[in-house]
Amino acid sequence: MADCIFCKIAQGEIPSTKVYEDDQVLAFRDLDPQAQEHVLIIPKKHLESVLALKAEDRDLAAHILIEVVPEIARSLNIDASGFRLVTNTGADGGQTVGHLHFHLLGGRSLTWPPG
Ligand code: D5M
Repeated sequence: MADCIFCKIAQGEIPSTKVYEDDQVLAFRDLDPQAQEHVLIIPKKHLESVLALKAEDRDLAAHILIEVVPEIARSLNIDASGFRLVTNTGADGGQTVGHLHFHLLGGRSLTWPPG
């Protein structure tokens, strides 16, 4: 999508610090990290939010959860200590970038509930 910052990152038009990439998914470090490890995992395909996922995206969603998240957690060495995976959705969810992304946060003891 033309004006989407995460599409531009996925296409390499805006630089990012990559931690994972395959043909469907990119993960890069958040510009404003909220924990020692703070990575954004995005589908390269433009989807507005988790609500835009359709049945045709089933394999993509499963790939992110089953392969990508554990692989990144292991590569950051936070699989044993634990981490948080969250996708902010819409205004009340605090979503500021309209391209589906999963925050993976770890490297410190996170509190709950969020603000
Ligand atoms: O999270 C959007 C997140 O995206 C927020 O934590 C900042 C991050 N962000 C915004 N622009 C960039 C770039 N260019 N690189 C890396 N990270 C970025 P949300 O859940 O929508 O509030």
